[in-house]
Amino acid sequence: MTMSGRLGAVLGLFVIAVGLIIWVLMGLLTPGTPEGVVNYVGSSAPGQPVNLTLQTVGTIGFGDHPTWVSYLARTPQGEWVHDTTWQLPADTLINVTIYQYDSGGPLRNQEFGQVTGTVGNYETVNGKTIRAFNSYSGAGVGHTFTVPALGINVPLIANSASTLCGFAPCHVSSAHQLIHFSFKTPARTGEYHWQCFIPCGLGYLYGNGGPMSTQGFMGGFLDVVSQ
Ligand SMILES: [Cu+2]
Repeated sequence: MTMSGRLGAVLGLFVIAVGLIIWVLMGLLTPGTPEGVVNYVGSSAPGQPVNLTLQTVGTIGFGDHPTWVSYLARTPQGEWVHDTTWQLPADTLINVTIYQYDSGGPLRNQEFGQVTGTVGNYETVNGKTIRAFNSYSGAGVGHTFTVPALGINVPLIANSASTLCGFAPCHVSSAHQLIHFSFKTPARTGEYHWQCFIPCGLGYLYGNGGPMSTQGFMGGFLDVVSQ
């Protein structure tokens, strides 16, 4: 092999090695990819309210991380899926129902006990209107549904039952808090990040790792599109 040939081979190997290192680093730095997108566009007539039905569970019970806490969504076809990116029509009223099966505790930041950004700035929990929740009362708060860019925050009041549903999807026959609220999607289309703001990733540094930092568990996107 000539000198320039050898140099070329060494350079080529070097470029491949650097490429591999970057690829591995990117893989480590990028959070898990969402398993899918649930499409709610077209589930109601244009301009009509859209129903978004969710559940929060203490242990999902299946998949790569069966012990993690998670949100699940019900598709317009009625199937529970482990997807936290939801495609919603812009400028539309979204009627949210959350079956909250998980336990909880006092909030570290009491600000997340306030309901903001929903229609009327309230939620109902088992039919009772709540505008702000004292998380030192009852069993505290399990999770929040928070969309920072839209100013939405809803504390999901904890389930105080001694026996919790273990494996998702949980059935309404298990003890739960029934939560309702509505919000309006913005007219401006785009990806709006939502997440739970309670460090509920048990066993991870300050509770903020694992399910808190992996798409598909305690966070996702509202994929707001024109109808
Ligand atoms: Cu959470």
